[in-house]
Amino acid sequence: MSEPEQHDVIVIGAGVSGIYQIKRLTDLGVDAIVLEADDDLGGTWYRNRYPGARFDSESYTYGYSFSKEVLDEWHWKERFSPQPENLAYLNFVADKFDLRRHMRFGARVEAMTWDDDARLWQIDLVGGERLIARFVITSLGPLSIPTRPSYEGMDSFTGQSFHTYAWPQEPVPLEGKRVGVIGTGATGIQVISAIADKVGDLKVFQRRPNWSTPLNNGSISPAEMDDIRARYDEIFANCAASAGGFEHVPDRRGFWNVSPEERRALWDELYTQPGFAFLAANFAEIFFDIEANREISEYVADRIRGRVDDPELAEKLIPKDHGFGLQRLPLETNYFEAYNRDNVHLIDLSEAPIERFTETGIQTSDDHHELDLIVYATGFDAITGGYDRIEIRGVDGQTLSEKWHDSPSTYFGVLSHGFPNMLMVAGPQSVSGSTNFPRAIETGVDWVTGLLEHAFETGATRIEAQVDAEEAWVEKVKRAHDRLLLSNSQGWFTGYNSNVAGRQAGKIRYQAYFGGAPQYATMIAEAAADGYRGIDLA
Ligand code: NA7
Repeated sequence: MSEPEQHDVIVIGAGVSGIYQIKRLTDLGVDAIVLEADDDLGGTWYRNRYPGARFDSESYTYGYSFSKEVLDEWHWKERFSPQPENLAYLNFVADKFDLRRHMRFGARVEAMTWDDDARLWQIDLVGGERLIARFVITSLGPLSIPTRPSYEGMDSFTGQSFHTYAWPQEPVPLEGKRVGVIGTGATGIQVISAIADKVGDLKVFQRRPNWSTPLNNGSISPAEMDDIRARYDEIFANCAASAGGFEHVPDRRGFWNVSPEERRALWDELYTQPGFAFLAANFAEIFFDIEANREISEYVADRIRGRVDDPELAEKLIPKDHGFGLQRLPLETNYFEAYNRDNVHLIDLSEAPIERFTETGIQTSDDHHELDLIVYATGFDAITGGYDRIEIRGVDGQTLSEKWHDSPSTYFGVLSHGFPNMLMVAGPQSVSGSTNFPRAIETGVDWVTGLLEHAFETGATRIEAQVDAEEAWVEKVKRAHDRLLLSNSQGWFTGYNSNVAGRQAGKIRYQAYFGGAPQYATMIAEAAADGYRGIDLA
């Protein structure tokens, strides 16, 4: 047998994080490759090809900030850019820096085993190949493991069916088709809005409605793009200074310091603003103060009532089990208006649950729904799912899945004690899940790269989080989380997923740091300046 291929660093995943990570490593001249399970790069933007898939972040705050050339050359055509353009952008960046030659596609990692004597990771791919690396950087993506419900008879359905994450590359004929969409999270809301006027008949299988506010998308002209380019430094500085990593700044007047009329005037204005403005440029009290949250929820409920013609239907689209902004807020374009169409029907599963699938459709407790196509917009095993799918064995053979069974435990979301030399980018308990994703990615990749440089310079071959430092970080994550009203909500932020064992409602997993991007950036910078405090380097 030939010797396993060996590298100083192996990066797993060629999505937004992996692309930037390999760029930084190759710039340093480190011997590194990326292993990617898919056939090409792009991660989320390679996979999510469903109609309506697009950024909820302003495009120019989502793109990488690291290269002036890229910033100068790339023209974002829409304020919230759609999937095909986003994938083209990632390819543009990869090609510009000739990064593909460091990437291996179709390479799915199934196991990683730490050899503490040799201080090396053994990486086993599906198919049997083994590689060796001194350091592994995991950029697995927080939403890369799609999950589906399991109902009796699902396999007997003879029409087409797929998860939104696996929407086929070839065109899916929709005209005249009877389509069922299960799930009304951010994805369901995007896809429902996009296909409502393209399909014959659309049935939306809704178990719990979500709050949703207008995306207010628009095109970006060449002249506007020139203005954005001239402002890039300011844009990224604004994002770095904001808790969510966006340009939106919270209203600092204080919820209770202004009159209800003034609050309403602000909300009327924000409702017409693009992206997360309605959420992030609002009063901070809506996230902490139950009364403030009740008032904003009632405002958004009224907006929904004003957009849906049938009052009874409008009530079914208004969440009653959680307040506004306490789960990941989906942004929409004419979502509520879709229900005013004759060909769109809400199937309220809270009244009549799904009983089973049949050859021709879905049987609920009160009706049979004939369908040609079923779309699962049923979400992901979020944040830790990618880690659970690889058998990661650290010191003394412990698996990471065992360690994280109840909730992840990390130091800054980058390291986990017992798993030396495994560095996570956009990992659990970092700010990636809770803020504008790429902004946090760049912070994370830069920090991981600095840590590796430090190890190379000092000759350290083993990097491990200290137990105390990790415990202190987990405590910080919990504290930041528990002071928010969202702490008990049923969404992927808190680890809820009805289709994954042990992730049902009521069991909180501390998956993301909610203390804000600036605080996070400051803390990790200070630890680095202090000789990578909390980390054993040997
Ligand atoms: P989400 O936000 O986790 O939403 C999943 C949706 O699927 C949600 O409405 C679920 O309802 C629904 N679901 C799951 N299982 C079922 C069954 N069995 N029956 C009916 N409905 C079901 O995932 P998304 O893909 O929308 O969004 C994930 C992120 O991707 C998003 O935040 C963006 O950042 C990108 P439930 O709430 O469990 O009642």
